[in-house]
Amino acid sequence: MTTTPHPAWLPDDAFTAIGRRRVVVAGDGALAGTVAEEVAAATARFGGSFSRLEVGDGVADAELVLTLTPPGLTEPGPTEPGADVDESFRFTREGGAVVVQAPCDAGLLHGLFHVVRLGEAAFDGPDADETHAPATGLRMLDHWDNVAVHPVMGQVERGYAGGSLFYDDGAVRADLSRLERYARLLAAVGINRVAINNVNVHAREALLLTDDLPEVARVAAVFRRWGIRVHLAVSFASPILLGGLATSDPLDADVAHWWVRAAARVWTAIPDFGGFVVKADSEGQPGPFAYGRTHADGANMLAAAVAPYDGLVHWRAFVYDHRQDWRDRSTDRARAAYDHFRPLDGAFADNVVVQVKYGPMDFQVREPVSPVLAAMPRTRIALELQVTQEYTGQQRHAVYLGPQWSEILGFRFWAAPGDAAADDSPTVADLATGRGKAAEDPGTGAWRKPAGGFAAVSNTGDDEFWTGHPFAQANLYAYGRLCWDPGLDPSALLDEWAGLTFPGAPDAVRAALHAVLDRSWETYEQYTTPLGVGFMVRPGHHYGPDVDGYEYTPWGTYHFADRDGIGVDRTTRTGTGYAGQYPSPWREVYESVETCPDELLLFFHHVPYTHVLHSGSTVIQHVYDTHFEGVERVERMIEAWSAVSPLVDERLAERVAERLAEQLRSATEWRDQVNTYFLRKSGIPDERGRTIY
Ligand code: GCW
Repeated sequence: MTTTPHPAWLPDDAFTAIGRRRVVVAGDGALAGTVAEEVAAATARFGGSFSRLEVGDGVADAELVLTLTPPGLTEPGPTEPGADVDESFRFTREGGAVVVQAPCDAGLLHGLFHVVRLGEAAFDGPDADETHAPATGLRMLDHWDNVAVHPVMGQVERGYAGGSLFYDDGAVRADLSRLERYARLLAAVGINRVAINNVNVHAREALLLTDDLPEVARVAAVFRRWGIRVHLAVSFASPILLGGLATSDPLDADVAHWWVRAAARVWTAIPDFGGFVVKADSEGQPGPFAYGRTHADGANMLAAAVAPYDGLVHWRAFVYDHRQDWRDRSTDRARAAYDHFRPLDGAFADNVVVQVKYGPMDFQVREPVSPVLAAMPRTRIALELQVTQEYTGQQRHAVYLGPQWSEILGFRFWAAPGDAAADDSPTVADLATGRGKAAEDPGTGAWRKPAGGFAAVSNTGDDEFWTGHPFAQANLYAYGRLCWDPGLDPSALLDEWAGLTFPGAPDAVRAALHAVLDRSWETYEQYTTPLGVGFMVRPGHHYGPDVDGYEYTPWGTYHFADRDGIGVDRTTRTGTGYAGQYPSPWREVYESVETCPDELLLFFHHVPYTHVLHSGSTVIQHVYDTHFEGVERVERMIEAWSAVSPLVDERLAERVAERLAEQLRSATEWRDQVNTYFLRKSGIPDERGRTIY
């Protein structure tokens, strides 16, 4: 960590519009202090003026006022349990003067960054009066950071951006100055909770909960200045590992008592601590199954320990058999989360959030939306996304995930594809935020628990650009903004990000960023895994093609390609029955090979290579065409970027050029391996006679 980190979306110039004005900050509270420091620095840099006043003091000639709401004017609005801060703010503009008014200092901070994002546009334009509030109070980022370097997974599990921002050499970093910059970046996009260690909790990391508490408290103090609460991933076996007990059975009184005391110590050290994240009975992590208990037993025992402090338990639904026999066609990993969790609906305590990966498998470039999100109306559900690009190019490939997330957030379980009249049926975003119609379950009419919000795996590290690929910053940016408002347009978010990150850059730069990133998710899908089939990656590190890499392994991730066809039959009629986990109309849509959308065909059906898609192409020709087109698109991405790269910072340009070259190499390798594999399997040549090996 020697080089100065890149400013990302908060370069000094992003504060020009604020910095050259007469600005007043009024109100108490730690975050009002942070706002005042930001404004003082900006006005000192750009020649404006700054005063700190009491709420309600005369501010006649100010051009920007950031103030807490005068007492008696408004009451803080209702929020979910465990998300107890009103983060809303009101933005008014009258004759070019702007007032940001917030009931709590957290809203003041979000209001400040709103003005930063708008820049001069905040002060231009007609008079305005708008209220802004986040869609949910639970906007979390999970770090899979290990304290000690893990022999296989390294410092950051699935991290593609260097070392950890939190830990170095087996301990919390002594110098937290970079973490401070990081917290500021996260606050600016609206993240308000971070889990600071890997959900695979190894022996060294387990100690964060006990011996390392003073160190965790140092980290929490850094984030507190930015309105962000800290959570820890904990091992379900902590009572054994740390407490010397013989069991971690959730129904054992000593175990429950151990957790009560552990929680008391944590909240004594960190009064605004957020809660625990738990990966239990998953990929070798300990859990309640060892004692014949359910996940509700396990989660509720922890929930009781943290309830006195308004703490949360984020309990992950990523539970499946990773030691399955590939010969066994009756076990389907896609079914696992639903089969484990659906029967427990209604059994979880109010402060348990069940955290569900967006798809039933594992963060693939294309999966159907997990049916668990629709299946537990009496449970708080959080949607889990993956910002780190484990299966989407590992930050060596430019892949903007905003469009993928937007598609997931907008998915409607109870509406037929393309049914415009169903606009008021809840989206996944509604289910995760508890807004609108989602308060009632359309299937049963039952009352829904308060929402569980959003969580995602972070893509950051101590890399100079934070994210390895400088363009991967756009993913973190978009994730935060979509948590605040899931309806935002991903392409507009790219503009926002580009405007802040490349201030003053010619329009050509922005156009090139769009040319590279707008359709990059689809491009990645084209040159990697077709039609929803997934997992054709090299086992272990998950980078690069290996069509049969997982085919005969215990991980439950198969494509079943033979000489005649490919795909997994997940229908209820002849397959694993997974399609039946969806409510109507999607269970019927997916069940039928006629109506199943092309992009998920091989996820739900085993079909011959000659099967004709809705697009008119056969499956095999689609494989060839998309793989050739995907590589051509990467070539065009490189052309678009090369034309403008001399216009941006040299180091950044160099880094992007190096990554794009690797993307082209890798995409070509994908194309050639996948096309060759399927030509050899099927014996059907490419209609257009292109080179396949
Ligand atoms: O995507 C998979 C990763 C594992 C990860 C696991 C999980 C932290 O390959 O590295 O473990 O998911 O989400 O728990």
